Amino acid sequence: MTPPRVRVLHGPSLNLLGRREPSIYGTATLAEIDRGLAAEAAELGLAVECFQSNHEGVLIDRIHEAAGSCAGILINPGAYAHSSLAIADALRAIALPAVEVHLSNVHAREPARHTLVVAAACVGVIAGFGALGYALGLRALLPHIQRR
Ligand code: DHK
Repeated sequence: MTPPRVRVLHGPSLNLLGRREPSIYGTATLAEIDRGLAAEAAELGLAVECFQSNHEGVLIDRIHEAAGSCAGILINPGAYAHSSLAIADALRAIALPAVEVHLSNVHAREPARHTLVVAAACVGVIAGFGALGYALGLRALLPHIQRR
């Protein structure tokens, strides 16, 4: 049996992880995070397909595509988390369980980062645990996938 697929979406500037404000976002690169997720997924009986884009429309296209082939979404929308009703609507439209991840504790940062627009379309949010948050997010998604 093929394992259920989880689409992992990384938003703007997450391609620069490792050298982007490491005191806030840590030193792990995106490639390292994606490798860790693939290993975690294998342990959980899942498979991940990881994409990064700096463009809202591309992220939305990837969400729409997931409807036919995936069982869940793990998303760090980057700064779109705080503003993108369009990404939230896309997640609602496909009706797959989604978990939002933030490397930093957005609630302890500037007030503009306390508003989470995309999170309202997700089953939950993990924030503040650095790269570990992605593995935690995948684990949190699992029962929602199994329930379907
Ligand atoms: C990533 C970003 O790019 C920011 O715009 C968010 C989030 C926080 C993170 O912590 O992973 O505000």
